[in-house]
Parts: sequence; structure tokens; C-alpha cells
Amino acid sequence: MLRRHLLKLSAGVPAVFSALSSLGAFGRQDETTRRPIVVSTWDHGQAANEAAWKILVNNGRAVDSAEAGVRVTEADPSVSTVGFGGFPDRDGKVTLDACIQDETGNCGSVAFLQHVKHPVSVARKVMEETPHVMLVGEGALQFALEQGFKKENLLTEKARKAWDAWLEKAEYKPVINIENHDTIGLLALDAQGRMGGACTTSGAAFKMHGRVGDSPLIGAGLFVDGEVGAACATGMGELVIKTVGSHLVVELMYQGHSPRSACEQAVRRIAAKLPDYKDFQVGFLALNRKGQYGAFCIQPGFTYAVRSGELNRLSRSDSLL
Ligand code: SD4
Repeated sequence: MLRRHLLKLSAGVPAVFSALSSLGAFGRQDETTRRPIVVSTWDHGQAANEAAWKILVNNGRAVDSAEAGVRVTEADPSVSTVGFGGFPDRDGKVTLDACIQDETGNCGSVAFLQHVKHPVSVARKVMEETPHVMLVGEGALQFALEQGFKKENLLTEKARKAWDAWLEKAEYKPVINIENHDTIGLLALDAQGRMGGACTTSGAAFKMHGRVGDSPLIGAGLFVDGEVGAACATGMGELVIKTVGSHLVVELMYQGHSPRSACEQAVRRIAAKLPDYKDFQVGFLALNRKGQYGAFCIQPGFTYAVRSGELNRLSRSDSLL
């Protein structure tokens, strides 16, 4: 009797194995199982990872490394979609969105914030110094100034020139060119197994004044579940908001998908639900509690940076198209 059961069970194993494997449950493309580790979006993620790594390698906390990492990108005037040097909205104003989340799920966020170079640090203060999660616009600026942040001009000469050139046609379409999408999202797992993440952007260039994208929205641009993993999004925020993308990726990991497979399923969900997806880029990046990571995007071209004890590299994400 027992033998018959065992035989039946073992006959089913290949089928179960192949079903799980086709779901990516064994992490075919996620070859690492290590910590600490940090991953972040786009080429500029490498410099951000380096700053995050200094904290992680000294036994620091993941959320601290996430904040320190993305601050590098926020301060870099050559990056035209994050912080200082970010391209302005259609009225010539640089408006910034950012959020941060720790291993307990605690989080803070700012949106439509002007004149402050490090919105991620303001988001951190919202998380730690207020009973709220999100502050926007004038209220966020007032809070930042109360917290000692400096009011600065964030519109660089290069960004002003790009805006001038855009004004010649002034097409008021909130469209992200597929080549113009380099928000930084950074996810970290520290030596003690704690997770943290941050996401920061100046959003879509020449957007409508007041437009807020996915990046400051917990669940859309970023989601961290300390028991499962973390995910972040880049690209056309409207598509990510409509599908609550980062939460979806983490939920898929909870259900057993590898990070890469979870990202792919989330991109496929966007493609199934939003008919205009081919006109836009969306990329997801995910990291689980084992230190496995993966990414997937709509258009070719999305890169992500990985830093761990053995790895320091830039990878190209697979894409739907
Ligand atoms: C947004 N997701 O505001 C951001 C834009 C971006 O890489 O550049 N993402 O929609």
C-alpha cells in the first residue's frame, strides 16, 4: 500500500517539478543565494550600489544603505531624471518624488516636492518623525525646511536648455520616451537578513505640473516585505500605478515565484491589461530574502546593477518585446 503511494507520488514528481520550474520557482536566472547584497536600476545604479555597499559591508542596516545609495544619484547633475539636474515639468519646475521602506514595512514618502536635493532623506524623516506616510508639495517642502533641509535651485543649465528645446514644440503629452526613464530604485539585503529599499525620481520629463508618478507610491514604485522580498519599478509610472506593480511582484514571490519570474509575470499583467503598453517602457527589479534577484521589462534596454561580496556588475534585463 505504502509502496503504491510512493510510486504514485514519484510518478507525479517530474510533472510537479516541471510546472514549478516553468514558473521559475527554482530561480533559474537568479544564481545567487547570498547576503549582504544590493541591486539597483540602470547604469547609474553602480555608483549608488557602491555607497550602499560601504554600509552593508560594515554590518549596517539595509534601509540605511538604500538611502545612502540613492542619495548619490540624487546629487549627480548628469542624471537627468533624478534629483539635482532632473529635467523639469512643462512649466520649467523640477518636482521630485521619492519613498523609502524598511524591513518591518515602515515607510515614508514625498511627492511633488520642489527645491530639496535629497527627497529620499525627507521621505525618511516623514517615516521617522511623523505619524504619516506621505507628504506632498508645499507641505512636504515646509516639513523639509523645518527638518533643516536647504532650499536650493535644482534646475541645472543643461536641464534648462533641454526644457527650452522642448518648448519649441511644447507637446503637452505626458508620455515617457522609451529612452528617457532612469529613476533609481535600490533594494538591499543586509548581513543580518534585513531588507530595505528606496526609490527616487524627477519623474517624466516635461510632465504636467502637479503630476505624480509611481515612484513615491508604496506598492507601485517600491514595496518591501521583510519576510519575502522587495521590488521596485522604473519607466512609465501610470502603467505601474494601474497595476500596483511592485506589490504585485512581491506577492508573486510570496506565492513561490523567483524574483525574475515575478517581474516577468508583472510585466505580462501590464501587457494583458493595458493595450498601449508597447508605446512605453516599464521595468521591474526584485530581490528576495535569500539574496536571489531578477528583472524583466517591456522594451529592450533596461539595465540593473548588482553588488555583493563576489559580484559587482551591470546586467541587461530580458524584455517582453
Ligand atoms: C515616473 N517611474 O515618474 C517614473 C519615471 C521614470 O524610470 O523615469 N522611471 O513615472
